[in-house]
Amino acid sequence: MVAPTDSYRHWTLLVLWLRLVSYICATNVDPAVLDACPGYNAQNVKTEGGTLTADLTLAGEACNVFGEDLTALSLRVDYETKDRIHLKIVDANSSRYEVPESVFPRPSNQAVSPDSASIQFNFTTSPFTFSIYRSSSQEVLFSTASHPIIFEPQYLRVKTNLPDNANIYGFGEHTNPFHLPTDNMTLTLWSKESPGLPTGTNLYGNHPVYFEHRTTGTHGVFFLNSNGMDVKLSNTGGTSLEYNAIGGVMDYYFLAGSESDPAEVARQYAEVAGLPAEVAYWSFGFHQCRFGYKDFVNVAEVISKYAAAGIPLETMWTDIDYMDRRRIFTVDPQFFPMNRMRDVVDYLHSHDQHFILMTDPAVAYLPDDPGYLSFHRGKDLNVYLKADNGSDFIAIVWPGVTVYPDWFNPNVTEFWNNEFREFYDPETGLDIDGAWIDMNEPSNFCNLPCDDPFQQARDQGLPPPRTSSPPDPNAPIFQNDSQSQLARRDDILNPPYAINNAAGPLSSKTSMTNATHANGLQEYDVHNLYGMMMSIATRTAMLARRPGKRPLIITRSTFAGVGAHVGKWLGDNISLWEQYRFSIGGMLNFATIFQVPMVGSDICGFNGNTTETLCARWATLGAFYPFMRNHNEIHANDQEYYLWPSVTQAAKSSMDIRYRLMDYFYTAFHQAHTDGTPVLHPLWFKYPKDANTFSLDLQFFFGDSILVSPVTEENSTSVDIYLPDDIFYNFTSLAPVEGTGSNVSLTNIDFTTIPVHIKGGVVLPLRVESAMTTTELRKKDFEFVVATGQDGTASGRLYIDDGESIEPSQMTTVDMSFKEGKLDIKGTFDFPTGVNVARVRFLNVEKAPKKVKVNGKTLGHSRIKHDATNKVLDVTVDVAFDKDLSLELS
Ligand code: MIG
Repeated sequence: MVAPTDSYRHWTLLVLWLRLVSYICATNVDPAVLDACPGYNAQNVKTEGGTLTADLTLAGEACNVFGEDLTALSLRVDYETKDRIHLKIVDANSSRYEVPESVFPRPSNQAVSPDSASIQFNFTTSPFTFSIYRSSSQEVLFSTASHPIIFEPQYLRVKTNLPDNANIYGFGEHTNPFHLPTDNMTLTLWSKESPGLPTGTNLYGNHPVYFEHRTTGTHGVFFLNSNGMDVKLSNTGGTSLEYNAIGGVMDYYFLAGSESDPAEVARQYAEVAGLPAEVAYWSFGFHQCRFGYKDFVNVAEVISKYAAAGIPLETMWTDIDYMDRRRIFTVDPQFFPMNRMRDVVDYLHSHDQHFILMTDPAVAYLPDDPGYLSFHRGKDLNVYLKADNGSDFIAIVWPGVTVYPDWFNPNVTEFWNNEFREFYDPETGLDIDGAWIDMNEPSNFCNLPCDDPFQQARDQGLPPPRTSSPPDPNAPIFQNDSQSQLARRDDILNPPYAINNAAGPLSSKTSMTNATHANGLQEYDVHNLYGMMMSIATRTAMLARRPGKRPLIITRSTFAGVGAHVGKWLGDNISLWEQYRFSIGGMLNFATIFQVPMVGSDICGFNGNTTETLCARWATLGAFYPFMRNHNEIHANDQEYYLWPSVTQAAKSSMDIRYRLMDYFYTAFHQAHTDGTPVLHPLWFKYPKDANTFSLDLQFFFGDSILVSPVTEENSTSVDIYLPDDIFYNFTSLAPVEGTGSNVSLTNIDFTTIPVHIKGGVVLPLRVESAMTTTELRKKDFEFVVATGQDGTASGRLYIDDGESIEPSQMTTVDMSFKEGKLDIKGTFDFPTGVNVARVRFLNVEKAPKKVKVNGKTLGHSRIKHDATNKVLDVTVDVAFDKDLSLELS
């Protein structure tokens, strides 16, 4: 017997299946068909200074692959800086959707002369093709030759030739090797909830940017477009890269990068995407989280157990468990009563620890329940995203039937600020120190066609029963985005070109693409911005609560430029060795390419049960994630570090290194905030001529000079690592290790340790010892480690401020440099550190010097120790760290 609802389901399935087939066909259109399109002819070309404009007219019979070819386009090219060319092609006859300025402010155009530019734009007129080449070497970096551009209402194609097997990095969010395979690779950008982080599919965030590296230089290309897209890399008929976008305009920024320093292209991308927001010093401490803490007692217990185990716990987190029936801005009156949760938070704060809670975007839809004030306040302000028919768009998330805040709504700042102010009120609510925002793809549990969400929510048993300069904090956001006139679009539910969305149709498991925002924009265009906009709104709300203090906000869904507002965790990984390995590439994508330096993956793994050895190794690797958080899924076994002796030890010993390096990393983060220099570097960033490094994504630099080389295989205590031709130092013994540009086998690596090397050429600032909290850590003395490079010199930098102000009034900035036996530590000491320089260690010193002078005065012999085995000279200094200091060896 088949019940009517079942046959209906079967019918629906059949329809979906047929659609799927047509998707697959659409996606796999023969490249020859596209290359046979007529392209455009350029006419009326005008140049004036660094600006070129032209009219583009269809060059032959329309090919109409996924809609009618537009007949007339406008081209504009600007040499915006000496290292950046902006190229834009739009419909000449009507305006189309473009990423709103309020979400992605455009960089300013300095209008330079092409003569002074390090890259050049070149073109042919019939058909119109263009290329970008390096001025100095004439090397072509991007070229559309023989691949006509295609511009249809819902399909845009730009395709460039690349060098064979080009070294391409970026295009997120994905779980693929960091060094992207160029053979038959499709990278799809469409925000999607992605449990298990499958490889080869679209994930939560969208970053249409790549860096290409050659031994002759590194450059970057950013496609400013928020529509769904497939980026295809192929080796067929020569290596190529093809953009297939289903809306928006062709808006490209070409970044010259540099011929010698790969970090330069990262800094140039930061000029476009925005400099990353600084986070508070405490944010780099250890975070403990899980989905499934039962009640406030359980939360308190975990805090106590960390203390008892002597493992530093900086911040305790609580997931959606705290909510009353999973409604945001509520606490469960029985399991997480407000007064007891306030006790927990007070306790944390009185111990210099911090507290963070989950806030989802979706608001429980409860028109008939006057008790759920958040819903009604949003309703009164009319801030919810609207369905096609103008009513509130209904979705299903944790609390059951829900509505989504519309971040384009002019009232949404008032709504979100107010909810944050009330619920997170330090006097009456939960005094959070940071915010965690999730499900902001936005995620929707309703299966298409979602025509009875109420029934589906019941069927799913929801909610489940228990078991640069800051803006004005009150500034309204997203008010000025005028409604784009939406050009001809036949089908925004199932566009003719179907991107390779792993969820199937575009609207599957998210908002419908025909849902509309207050300013008239449709989800079709702005879907990929939802998480970005929630991030901006949440930052605004957090700043309104604590003006002037850097908030820590961690989001799941992202868009290009999100790092200027928040940090990111890599989402729902699995407790598997493979995923432990993938986390490094995932993190490098965000920290190195996308300008989102505050990034980390769930340590010990989220879904599934971890093992003792995996958790131990992961604790040591996680100590070098910028954002270090242990997090777990509700059905998985507990995995707090203190549960196993080996994991406890692994966490302690690796955190000991991290905490002593905290000021070094804080300085790197400050640098990132100042000029976009990444806080993590793949090996090729430091050895750009060494082709052996190009595909390495299991080792990385934490800051400029700390090489992290984890053991990567299950049950193994050894690892083959690559050491470039350079001098390194073992972080533990400080003994020099000569790199020769080859693999080195490290053996007997205990499960509680991780191989860490110092790259020669640096003066590292370290705290002499670690501490249980970052507040305590900041009271520890400094030491400097002088690790000379192949040329015998070393240098470094240290930045210190109050650790939390957006615009600190006092800053200490110190430059350390070592040359010809003399270490100079010079700077401005406006921020009082209140601590001493306890000692200086000089590495790779064969023999003890006869004399050591500190600020010109010879030190007594008792203050000088030399370890001949490891070649370390240890000088006890003990002077206040509040003025310049010099040490001379003779
Ligand atoms: O549907 O809040 O990625 O970190 O623990 C799952 C519960 C919802 C997904 C997040 C995960 C979090 C979980 N959330």
